Amino acid sequence: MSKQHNENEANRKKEQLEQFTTDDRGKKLTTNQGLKVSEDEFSLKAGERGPTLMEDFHFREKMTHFDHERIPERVVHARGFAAHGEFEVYESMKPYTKAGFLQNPSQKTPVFVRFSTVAGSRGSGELARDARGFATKFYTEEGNYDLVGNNIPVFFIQDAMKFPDLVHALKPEPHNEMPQAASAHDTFWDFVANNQESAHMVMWAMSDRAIPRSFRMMEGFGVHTFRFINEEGKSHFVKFHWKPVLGTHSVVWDEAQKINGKDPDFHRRDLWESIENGDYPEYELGVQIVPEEDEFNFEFDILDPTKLWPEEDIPVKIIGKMTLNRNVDNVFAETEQVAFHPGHVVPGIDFTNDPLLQGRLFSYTDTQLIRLGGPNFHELPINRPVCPFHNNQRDGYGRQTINRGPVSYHKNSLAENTPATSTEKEGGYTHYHEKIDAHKVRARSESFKDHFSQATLFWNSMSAAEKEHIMNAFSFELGKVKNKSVQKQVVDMFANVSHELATIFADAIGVTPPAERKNSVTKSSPALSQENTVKSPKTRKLAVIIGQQFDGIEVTSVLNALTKDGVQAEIISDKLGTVHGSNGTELEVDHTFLTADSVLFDAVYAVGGSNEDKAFYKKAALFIYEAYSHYKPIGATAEGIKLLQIEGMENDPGVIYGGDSISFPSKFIEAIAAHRFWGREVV
Ligand code: HDE
Repeated sequence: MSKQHNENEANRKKEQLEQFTTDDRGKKLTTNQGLKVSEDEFSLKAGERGPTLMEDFHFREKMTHFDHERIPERVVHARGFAAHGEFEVYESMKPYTKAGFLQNPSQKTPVFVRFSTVAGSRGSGELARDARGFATKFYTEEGNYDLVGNNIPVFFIQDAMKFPDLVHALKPEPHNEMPQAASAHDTFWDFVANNQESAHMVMWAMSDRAIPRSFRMMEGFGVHTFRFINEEGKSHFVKFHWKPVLGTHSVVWDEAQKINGKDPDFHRRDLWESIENGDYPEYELGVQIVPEEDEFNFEFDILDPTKLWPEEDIPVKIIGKMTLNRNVDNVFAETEQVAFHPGHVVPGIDFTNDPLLQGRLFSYTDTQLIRLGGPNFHELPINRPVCPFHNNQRDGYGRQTINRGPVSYHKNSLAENTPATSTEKEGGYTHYHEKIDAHKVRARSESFKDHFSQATLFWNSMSAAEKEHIMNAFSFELGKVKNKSVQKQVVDMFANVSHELATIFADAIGVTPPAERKNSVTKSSPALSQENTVKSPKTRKLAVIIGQQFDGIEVTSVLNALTKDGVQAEIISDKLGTVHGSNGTELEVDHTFLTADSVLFDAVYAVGGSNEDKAFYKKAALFIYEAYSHYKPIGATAEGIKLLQIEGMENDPGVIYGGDSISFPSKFIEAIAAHRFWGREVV
């Protein structure tokens, strides 16, 4: 296949959307009926100071449209942001699946990805402690395939029946609608303590995974076990993973809370700006594959969505790459109106009996009916497949297709029995012929009853710093819980995961520590620790704290070296305008201490300036101290050392002092890539 052909394929969705895109710039203002408007500021009145007239159709149309501009937000995952991109497979997956988009390495499939938080409403801060949605729509030649995942590989509950209860407990409490976008309240923890299958996901939610640095730096997981089906009809169990090329990184909790105030759009801004700058976010698609005959060879049930498959036991095979390379034109039309559904599958991908997945297969279409106002949401431009679609469905709110002819039923003779069904060979979807012979029961399978082993596996896999963050998160969250009995129940529950963990947070919240409990799980999975992730300086945001009469030669050479490695420097001073270096170098100031904040950057380069007063030094020192207390890399050169507030700070890990200016840039880049330096004693 030629390169041109691939590009055409990748652009198919873009071209389709363009048919619906309109640019109002330079055009004449009209009503929705196309009537040219002569006056758009004043309503039609009986006299200049008189009442407005009913006759004013222009006013009524404009106001009515405005009055109806809002649609219900998603009941969960309301706050989200999305981008377009493309996916390509590295090698044919033919032995495992017949899915067309996974066959040919030279084929590109358009995708649309929406990232989200779960609990908060549409306007909430993005740095909530929460799971993140990671939903991908592949516009394949065989129809849309949606991989509707999260950045945490397991879920709170095992059966969809409990989802409304979970969400009621997690959302703001109904009597006073507080707290927004937070799990730190009584009803959530009451739910946890009384639904102990949540233990494993709660461990993830209390870990750094729940406060990602960026959508570009988090993993994605399909969570459920799905099936791959090949041409011969053979089934393999499969779990899906997205691995971010930049690695998996997080912020610290104090920082997250401050970012929510300083820039509640922090994550969407990061995604938007990266794409605008051409730093396209990339994720590799990985699969863990288990042959059908091995279904019962594990110490957990592979259908249980509170269990992950340790990567050391079942390796993740990397099979392709997704690149996000285009921002949306209109957030409402695309991001808000996109409708994902785990039931949007293509031949070669099938479901398992995971009771959480089975329930999701009902919920997603159901929710779109109320959210998008009727059964024609598949016709919204963002939701249309790029392949043809024909059936006998007709009419309903907002119908756009004009179906010709009298026949809208199957079977028929008047239209030669078309639209016609397809055989499996012709690409018709057939469900996997799984044999089922069972009693109808409302019950949890015995094999789903171990709630703690993998929660402990997760705990065992954490580094010392990660464990400390988890203990602090429990202490914070339960510190916000008012009900003593709930606090106690949670302490008792998590003593089953780790006695050490439960004892530490029990102490922090004034609850009697639990009695010593034996925990036989010693296994760990290094792949779960973010300490072992990819480290790269690329796209890291550097705050350059600089004043008048800085050392021009040094700063120019350091910034050149850093930007060559992909670091993005922004100049911060106490006034906008230009700062002047000693040798005539000039730099344009991007932000002042008022408009920028330490929490919005990954690292700080303390330069200072020989011509600055005490006020400048005070603001600069505070900025740097905050970065230091969030364990961020700090580089300081001769003049900049004066900005380091604490004595001996220059000897701390991740503080690079530029005494030796030759090796300074490379040491600083290495520190920026390292992300954070947990070894610092911070009070
Ligand atoms: Fe969802 N979920 N979910 N969910 N979910 C929705 O569908 C639901 C679950 C996920 O960016 C809703 O269109 C049930 C697991 C994402 O548009 C709703 C259950 C996972 C998104 C719904 C789950 C997810 C949603 C709300 C338990 C990870 C946002 C709006 C059985 C694998 C998609 C909507 C987007 C959205 C139901 C559990 C991921 C109500 C009943 C597990 C990423 O249909």
